[in-house]
Amino acid sequence: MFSRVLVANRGEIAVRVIRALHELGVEAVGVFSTADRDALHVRLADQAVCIGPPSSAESYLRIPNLIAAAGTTGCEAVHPGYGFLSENPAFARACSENDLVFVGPSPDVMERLGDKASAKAEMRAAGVPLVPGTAEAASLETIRSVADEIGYPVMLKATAGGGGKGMRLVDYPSGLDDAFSAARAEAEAAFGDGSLYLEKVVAPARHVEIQVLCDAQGGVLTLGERECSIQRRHQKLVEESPSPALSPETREELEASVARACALVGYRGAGTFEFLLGPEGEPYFIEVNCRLQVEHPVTELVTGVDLVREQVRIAAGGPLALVGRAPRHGHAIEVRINAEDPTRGFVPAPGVIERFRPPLGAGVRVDTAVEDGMEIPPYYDSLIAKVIVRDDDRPAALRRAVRALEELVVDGIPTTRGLALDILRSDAFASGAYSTGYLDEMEEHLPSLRPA
Ligand code: MV4
Repeated sequence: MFSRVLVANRGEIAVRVIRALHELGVEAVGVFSTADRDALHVRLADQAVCIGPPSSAESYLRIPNLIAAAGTTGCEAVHPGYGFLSENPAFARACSENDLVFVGPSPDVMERLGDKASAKAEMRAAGVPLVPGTAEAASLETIRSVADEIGYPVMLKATAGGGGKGMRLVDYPSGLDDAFSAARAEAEAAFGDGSLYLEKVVAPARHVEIQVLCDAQGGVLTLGERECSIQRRHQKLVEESPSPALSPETREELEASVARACALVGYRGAGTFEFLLGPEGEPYFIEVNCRLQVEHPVTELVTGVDLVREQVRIAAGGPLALVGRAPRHGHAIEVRINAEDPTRGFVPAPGVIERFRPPLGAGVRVDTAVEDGMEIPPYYDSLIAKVIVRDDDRPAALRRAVRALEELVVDGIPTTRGLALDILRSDAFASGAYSTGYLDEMEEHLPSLRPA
C-alpha cells in the first residue's frame, strides 16, 4: 500500500478521497488554487501545495504543477477524482513518466475508450448492444447515406466528446448539413477534434450506467446500475439504484457484457459504462467514463463497497476482495445540490453561504465541502453537496430523500434544493415511469422553475 498519495482535485470529491486515504492509513497531499486556500480539503489533508491562481487552466488543469506538487512532497500515486484531468491520457502518461502511479486505467485504454467511436468498436467486439448508426467517425456523405438508411431523427456526436458536448439532434434530412457543420465546429473548438459519428435517436429513453471495478490480476466486479435520466443540459440532478426500468434479465445481460468488455480491453480501476434503454426497455451502449463518477455513492450505499478505497487498493496492486456480481440490497437515491438559480435558467449563483445545516439521521449521507460562512467561488462547477439516502425499497428511499431535503438548510445563495423536492414529490418520479425528457416535459409542472 502507498504511504502518501496526491489528491489532484478540490471540493467534495477531494474531501471524499482524503477520507478514504486516511481510513487506509495513507497520508493525503492536497492541492489548492489561491481561491481555495481556506477550503475544507486543504485542512483535512496532511499537507497541501498551492498550485496556482483561481482559474482551473492555471491550477487544477496545469499538469506540470500537479506533477511538481506530487514530486516535492514525496507522493507515490495521484488520485485525479472526477472532472479536471481525470480522463486526460496526457496526465496519466505524465504521472507514469515521473514514477507516480495514476489511480485509474492505463493511458492507452483511456485513449481507446475515450474516443467514443473506437469505444463502440471495442464494445461491438464484446457483444455489447449498440445504437444503430455509423461504426466510426464518418464524412457528411457517409452520414447522409446511413441516416437515410436508419431513418430520422438521428443524432450527430463528437468522437472526442462525451457527456453531450458536441451533440446535435437532426429531425429531418434538410437539417443535416447545417447540423453537421455546427457540430464539427463545436467539437473542433472544444476538443481540437471535429470528427463526428452518427446514431439513430433512441426516444423516449432511460439513461442507466453500469459500475465496474477491475484489478490488475484480471478480477472483475460489476456493481449494478445507476439510473441517471433526470438531467438538465447533460447535468445529472437525481440518480438512483436500482433502476425502476431495468429487468433482472437486462441487468444481467448488461453486467455480463461490461465484464466481457473490461476483460477484452484490459481495463483497470473503476469504470462506468453508459447505456440507453429504448421504449421497450432494450439496451444500447453509448459511452464509457474511465473515472470515478459524481454519483458513485449511490452504488456504495446499495452494495456496501467503498469504491474509492477499492480504486486505491487496485492501484497499489491489490486484488479485489470480491469478483463477479456484487451483492446489493435496498434502494438508494442521490440528489445533487447546485449553487444555481432555477428561476433564472440555472445560472450559477456563487456567493457566501450564511448557514449550512446538512440532514442527519438513519440512512442519510451528505458528501460536501461546504461549511458555514464559506464563499462559493465562481471559478469551478456549481455542485455544493450531494444528499444520498438508502432504505429497504424505492418508496421508503423516496420518503427518506424528501425528509432529508426538507431538513437541509442552505441560506445565503439560491440552490436546486427546491427543484429537487418538486421532482421527488412529482407523480412521474414517484411512479418510476420517467425518461430523459422528464425535465423538459415537466418544466411547466415544477413550481420551482417558474420565474419569481
Ligand atoms: C443519446 C440519446 C438518445 N439517442 N443518443 C449522450 C450523452 C449522455 N450524457 C446523454 N446522451 C444521450 N445520447 C442517442 N442515440 C439521449 C441521450 C441523453 C440525453 C440527451 C439529451 C438531453 C438529455 C439527455 C439525458 C440522458 C441521455
